[in-house]
Amino acid sequence: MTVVLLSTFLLFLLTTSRIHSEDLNTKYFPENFLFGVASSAYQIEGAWNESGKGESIWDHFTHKHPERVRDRSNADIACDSYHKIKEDVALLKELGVDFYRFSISWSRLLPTGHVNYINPDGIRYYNELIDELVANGIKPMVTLNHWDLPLNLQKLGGWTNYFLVDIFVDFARVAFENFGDRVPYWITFNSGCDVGYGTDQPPGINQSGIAEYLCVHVTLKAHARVYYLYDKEFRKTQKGQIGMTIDGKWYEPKTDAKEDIEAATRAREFLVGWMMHAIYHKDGGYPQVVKDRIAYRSKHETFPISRLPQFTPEEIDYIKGTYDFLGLNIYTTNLVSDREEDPFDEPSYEKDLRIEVTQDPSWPTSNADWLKVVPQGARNLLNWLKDNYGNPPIIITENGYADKGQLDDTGRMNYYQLYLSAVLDAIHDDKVNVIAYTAWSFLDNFEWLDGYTQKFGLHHIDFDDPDRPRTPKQSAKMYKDIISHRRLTVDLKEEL
Ligand code: GBH
Repeated sequence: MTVVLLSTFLLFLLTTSRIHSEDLNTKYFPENFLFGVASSAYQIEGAWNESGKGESIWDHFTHKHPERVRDRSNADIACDSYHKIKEDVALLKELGVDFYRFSISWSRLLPTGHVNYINPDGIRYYNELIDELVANGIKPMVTLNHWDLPLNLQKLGGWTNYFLVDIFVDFARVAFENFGDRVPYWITFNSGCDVGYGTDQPPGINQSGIAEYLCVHVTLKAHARVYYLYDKEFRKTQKGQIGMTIDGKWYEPKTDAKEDIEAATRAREFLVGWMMHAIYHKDGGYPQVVKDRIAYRSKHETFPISRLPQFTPEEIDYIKGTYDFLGLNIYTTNLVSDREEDPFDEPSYEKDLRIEVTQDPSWPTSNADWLKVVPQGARNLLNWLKDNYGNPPIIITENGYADKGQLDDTGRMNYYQLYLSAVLDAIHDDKVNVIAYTAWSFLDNFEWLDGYTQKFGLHHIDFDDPDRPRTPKQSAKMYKDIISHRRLTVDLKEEL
């Protein structure tokens, strides 16, 4: 009895010490606002070559170049989510999320990338996952391609090959036909042309100034084609929505100098507008400053035409407006200053962009160097999107914080509180049309070139245990609380 009383009292103390009501954002998330968590196929599924799955570019790369991954790891097993549908969905149910964002492994569904052979086990696996989600009242939000292109298609040039548009449409049709009756949200791409085609991160094309532009060009066309496929053949019966996910950062001028302000505008247009403009802007096509800069440098580099491919007026019209919502990944903010024009010696995305990027040393950091905690940046970005793209419905498709994986993850709790508070202000004070929020990530997982050294999960996984046991972190409990109350519940700022 005494023990019970004492622990109740202690619990009371613990809870009250965390609440600083004067700081807490007391606004509510709108009634129809949706909360979810996200993952991606290669990062969690494992079973990389089981039951007929084909090889993806990430399977190939991690096996061939283990030294390129920070801890020499790969995602052959990862979270083993392939074998843990029931367990994972039970955790999602416990969190109380409205939806679960995951991606389809293209090479699990179509081992060669092509539709002449559909892997029955791929159909089975995603059917079981989707059925289990639906049975538990969780809406599936499905990304068609989150970086893990079938290796076969990369051998054809990947997203620099225009024929991939047709091949992607075929793949999307298989997904819509088999799963679309239960999927209310589709995301065509999680964008990634800049790293994959401009650097040596897989697929490692590493032809900066050329390959990223081809990749985005083909991706935009592929996105639009799949949008129309859905719109014309599936929307009426399946009643879902479809959009693209853009990798968004906020770019803040480092000083008030005119050059730095212009450099920050250039950064936004090059790094966010480049992917967005064609689909989400009323004029379509590429942003003017992007066209101008690339044309200017191309000319001086003695290219006969700009390295940026051109859309025909018909293509601009075709791609424009192909969305029901904007998917936005937002993690952090960069400071931008102007930089001298580089010599016209070689094509380069960096040189086209002509900026210096830094971060403020006073910004709280995370376990990932690039990821600083700047909630105001997220609010600024949301406002910029609203002002420049006609206030489209925005689904924040990723937002999260890296640490070392401890269960008492105060840093992550703080990050979510601050960013969600910024989102609330953007919704209520700035009237930005944010309709849903997704925490990255559902589970600690394979973080690409960082392997298992960065942990973003709401759930801890013991990667040394073959059973991959999952344990909810403190942040999972907090997120559950926020979801059920539809508002922030605890302010942690002063604790840190
Ligand atoms: C997300 O991209 C991905 O969509 C997701 O799959 C991933 O798990 C998550 O990031 C966390 O990493 O050292 O400066 O070169 C977010 C955008 C782009 C952020 C590449 C990290 C490399 C950092 N990412 N960037 S840097």
